Amino acid sequence: MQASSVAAVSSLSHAAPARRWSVDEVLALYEMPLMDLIWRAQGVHRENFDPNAIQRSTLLSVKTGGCSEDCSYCSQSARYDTDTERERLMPLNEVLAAAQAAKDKGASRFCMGAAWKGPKDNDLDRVLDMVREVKALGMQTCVTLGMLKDGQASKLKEAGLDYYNHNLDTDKEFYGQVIKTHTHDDRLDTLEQVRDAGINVCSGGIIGMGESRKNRAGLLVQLANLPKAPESVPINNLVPIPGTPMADNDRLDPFEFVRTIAAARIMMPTSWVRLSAGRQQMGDELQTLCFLAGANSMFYGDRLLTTDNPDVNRDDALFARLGVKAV
Ligand code: SAM
Ligand code: DTB
Ligand code: SF4
Repeated sequence: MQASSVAAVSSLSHAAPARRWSVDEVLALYEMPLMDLIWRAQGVHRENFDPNAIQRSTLLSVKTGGCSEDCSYCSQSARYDTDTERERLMPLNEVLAAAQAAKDKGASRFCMGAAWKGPKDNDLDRVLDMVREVKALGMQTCVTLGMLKDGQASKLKEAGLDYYNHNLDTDKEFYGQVIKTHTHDDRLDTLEQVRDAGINVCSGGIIGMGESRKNRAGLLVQLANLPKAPESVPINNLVPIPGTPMADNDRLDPFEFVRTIAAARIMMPTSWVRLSAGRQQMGDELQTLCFLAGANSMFYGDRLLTTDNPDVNRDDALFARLGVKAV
């Protein structure tokens, strides 16, 4: 059975109201011996998904840099002096060429990202064309455009958008230390609009920003306790960007990253948990441990938005060595 149909069947069998998690319960997961935690997460994973199938999404930055927001991790904020060059909204033909190339290499979803606080209506119209045309290539579509105003989510839905990515990034308590130009509640508002428009929600966060384990647990609780958990949960490991306030952050203990993946899998059993930014800095063994802990999705393609991702040949070789198939 295809993983997507396994997920579809299992979401029916999870029709009962989702349980609510407390931060203490999640901290107890984090404190388990690693082997026990991975074993439990892998069990949950196998009940809900094909354990040897990984979904692949390719990213494209369709509008780069010059963002008004002050997210301390981001290469694209206009407030920091980074190496990222500003680029205006990309022409449709270039987007389509990139989407076709991603499809030819075996990605099932194409995610278009824009460095905006949120889209202006005339910019949104151009993104709607991108969504329609990428969808017509036979790919799933995803966009991440920042915060949405009333009515914008339904326009995206009408254009055929499958997923909207909007990360909570960290828990409510730590949020103000990372971002001051908008609030955690602003992020929740956009997630609600996306959900109400009937678009699949993609929402996760970044770890390795100097947050505590309690903050990490809090982020997962806030995601899992949404009225409906996100269908897709990207877990990003901070890529430190020179020029940003987080340029010199210490690298998170890799096992803490694995624990976060495992906890996400246990808490959101039918969601696709995506191993996201930071794969370039991970060895094949650490990535494999993340898959064993329940990650079943990844960004595939040589670039993320402004930073490098493992090249596709390395990923293809890893899939072959692991006997994993792409979905
Ligand atoms: N501007 C939109 C927004 O903020 O929602 C969309 C683009 S933004 C770059 C998308 C996500 O990329 C952020 O929410 C964050 O989770 C992730 N991200 C950005 N820079 C990162 C970095 N240096 N390391 C890890 N993740 C990062
Ligand atoms: C997500 O959670 N991670 C992706 C995607 N959603 C948009 C972005 C990662 C960006 C990493 C830093 C960069 O390349 O600029
Ligand atoms: Fe702008 Fe998004 Fe980067 Fe924040 S994360 S600075 S909103 S592009």
